[in-house]
Amino acid sequence: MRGASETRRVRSAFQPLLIRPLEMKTKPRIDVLNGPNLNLLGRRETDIYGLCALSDIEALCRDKGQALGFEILFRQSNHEGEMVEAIHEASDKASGLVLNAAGYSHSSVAILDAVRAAEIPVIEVHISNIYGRESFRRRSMLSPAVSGIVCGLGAHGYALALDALAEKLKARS
Ligand code: CA2
Repeated sequence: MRGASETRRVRSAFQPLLIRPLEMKTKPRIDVLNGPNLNLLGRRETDIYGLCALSDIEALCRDKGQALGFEILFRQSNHEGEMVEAIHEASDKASGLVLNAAGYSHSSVAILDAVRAAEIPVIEVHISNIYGRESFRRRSMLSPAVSGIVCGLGAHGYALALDALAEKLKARS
């Protein structure tokens, strides 16, 4: 018969084996947030934004996320306040954010403030090359506050942004 203290010793010696497999299952969450009018992708202005629909970009992000071991939360909103709230949520619950704020990139102090307050790396993505377009698109309000920028590489830019986050998170751990 084992005494109570011996049973406790045996149990605590085996505890790490019981806990570790559960810890390994949790994937880091990466949020991918898309701004106004990106729901129209693939239907109009295909000469600028290409033929990919937003659902194709979502599938691309999910595939890339799976390969990198991320859980992907993919969102689109046409509303500035909703985007601010989604950035707050990402800062609380995710390990990184891929952000295409679309037209708000060039105008929104509120989204800039939310990105500044975020305690996670944020990669800004633009499908088109904003530096080769109208002068008002050549300046992003958000760029000074983000960790990195990908632009002009079409939908592939989202995959590159996820790669960049994977490298950043690896370097942190
Ligand atoms: O190149 C990008 O990803 C942009 O963020 C896209 C924004 C634009 O305002 C930025 O300057 C650059 C526009 C997204 C609107 O997408 C549409 C797609 C099809 C039809 C109309 C708009």
